Amino acid sequence: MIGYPSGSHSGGKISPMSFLDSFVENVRKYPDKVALEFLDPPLQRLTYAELEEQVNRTARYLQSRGVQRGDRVALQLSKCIEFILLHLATVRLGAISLPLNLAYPPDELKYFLEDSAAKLFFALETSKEKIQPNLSQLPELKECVFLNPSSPEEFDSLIAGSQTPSVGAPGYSIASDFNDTAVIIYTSGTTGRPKGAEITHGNLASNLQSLHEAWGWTPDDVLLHVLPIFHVHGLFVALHGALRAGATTLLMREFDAQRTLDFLSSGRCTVFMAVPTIHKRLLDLPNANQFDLSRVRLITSGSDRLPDETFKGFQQTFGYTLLERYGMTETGMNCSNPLNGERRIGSVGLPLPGVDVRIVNAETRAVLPVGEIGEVEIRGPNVFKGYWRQPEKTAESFSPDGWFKTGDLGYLEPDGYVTLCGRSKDLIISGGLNVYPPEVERVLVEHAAVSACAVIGCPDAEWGEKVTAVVTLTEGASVSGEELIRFCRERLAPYKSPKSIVFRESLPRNAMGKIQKAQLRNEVCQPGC
Ligand code: MLC
Repeated sequence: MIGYPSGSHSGGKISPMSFLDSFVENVRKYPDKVALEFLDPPLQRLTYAELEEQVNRTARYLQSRGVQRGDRVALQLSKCIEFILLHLATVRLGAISLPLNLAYPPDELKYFLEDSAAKLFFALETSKEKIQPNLSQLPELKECVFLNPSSPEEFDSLIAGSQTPSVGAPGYSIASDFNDTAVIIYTSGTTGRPKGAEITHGNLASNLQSLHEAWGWTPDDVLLHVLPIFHVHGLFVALHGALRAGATTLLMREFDAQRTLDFLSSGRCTVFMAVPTIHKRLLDLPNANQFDLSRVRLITSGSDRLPDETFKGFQQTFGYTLLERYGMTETGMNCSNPLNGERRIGSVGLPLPGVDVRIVNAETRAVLPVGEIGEVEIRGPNVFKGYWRQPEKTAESFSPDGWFKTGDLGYLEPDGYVTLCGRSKDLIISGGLNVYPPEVERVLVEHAAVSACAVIGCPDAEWGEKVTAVVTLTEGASVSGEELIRFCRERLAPYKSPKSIVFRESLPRNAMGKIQKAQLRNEVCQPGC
């Protein structure tokens, strides 16, 4: 199979060490080393030993609230130590961590809690008024705890009563099977409502091992972490990656371009990971070329296609060739350009150790030869277990011989590099976040003035793609674009809400009545933007 030289679990046969076991090993090896350091208030710094103790204490607290193996513990928190402790403790208990984007408004949140049948829910004190009315309608939710990350002592006292056993003590960790679900992350689909992707302990472990090998993680690494931690990129690839390596993570609570460049040029950071929108914002700073990033050994880009201008801009401005990689929630990371070797512009690189990639004809599902464009399919220990309580949707997303259908279009180059060139699914990626048009369309047609609509992604210099709604109005109705955007923002996360509304007399449809989105994109999107 094409890919990196075989790793220690090539073919997925030899199991790597579980993520938690590798973390505990690092606690033993580097107890006094800084594991996490928050760069903005409240300033917090935890060594590996301290983090371990706090995770244990949090696990005891969760046990005292009745959390058992397999229970879902939902987290809708800002980027804070409480989030990390609750996430790691949940996984340690063999329960299932359910990170939720803070941008989800109450209606969306209610759906996630209901669908996952979460038992415990941790949210921000500041969201209490907004979300509490919905919570009483969730019979399976036993408790909701509101936290205030700006006062860390409140969480300390919440978990204080819980005893802390030392490493290796009985009851210290509940052994989980590699096939047990560790985390559920919701992803939207082309049809229906978002689905919970079940990511197992085995998925986490194998993907971390692949990335550890491919990116040469070492305990001496210092990661600058600016991404949100409720998605695969910030949580698994960045945070877990550093903990797996015994490295130090410096966490910025919210991305700030100027401060990011200050830290990257400080000489302290060795690794940085971001999405193209973030890389572009760094390049757009007027003083960008005054920063020396030569001490940063690895800068990766993922979650969205890296525009050639950003790739080249990074080379010109910082003298650094970005390493683009390719992944998704259901599979973790699939491909990466090499650490040593050619980082090819426009390509997502080679399949990672243990990951198999093939290209098939999207209609016939026949495997295609090198150079031909088709749908990318993935197989390996990184591929998720399935969608939570959705066996049919799970079955539909795999080929009969067990490969995951990504919905991405691409081709293999003769030397094994994978190049992506579009999507067969109707997906928009905005600033590294996935937006599925049907979710937005469903909301828009609820507005009395809207008779029909089509949501498309228009190329955009800042966001990669800009969510754009093309709308026809009910006869005699009138409504402004601003009103429709406001209507969406009350019901959807801001990043999913259209940034622009285009009114039309009618929408182009084919003989079957299906809206011709490709035609709309040509007509509506501004060329060259
Ligand atoms: C914020 N906004 C967005 C947006 N992020 N709109 C569209 N797309 C987005 N991604 C909204 C805000 O709510 C705000 O609206 C307005 O746009 C401008 O906000 P901002 O302050 O400029 O944005 P900011 O908060 O700085 O966020 C931009 C960003 C952020 C790029 C830093 O979007 C981000 O962290 N993206 C990374 C997402 C990520 O981690 N994806 C990984 C998924 S995992 P208003 O009107 O309220 O002001 C995955 C798998 C893999 O895909 O392979 O990695």
